[in-house]
Amino acid sequence: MITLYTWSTPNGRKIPIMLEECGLPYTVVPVNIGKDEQFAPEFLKVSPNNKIPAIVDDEAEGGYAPGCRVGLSRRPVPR
Ligand SMILES: N[C@@H](CCC(=O)N[C@@H](CS)C(=O)NCC(=O)O)C(=O)O
Repeated sequence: MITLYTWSTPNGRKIPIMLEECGLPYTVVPVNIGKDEQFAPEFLKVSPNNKIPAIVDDEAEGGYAPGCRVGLSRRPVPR
């Protein structure tokens, strides 16, 4: 399962668009950067540079913001 940490910003919309286009199932965890939630210790474990969007993919290692699209593009599309 993919967990997407994001907020409603232009960068934050890129990954859900790709997930939808790829047909990959995911759950969303909102990270309100207007309230500095990107600096919460739990989120920094996912995205050490405090940037959204970030994903945790149970089927892949790593996977926070910069590598999201590359990693997702290598995932097989579910049938
Ligand atoms: N290269 C990244 C940039 C991500 C990025 O800049 N995210 C911003 C929001 S659009 C962010 O998390 N800002 C919070 C901060 O820097 O504290 C991408 O394209 O996804």
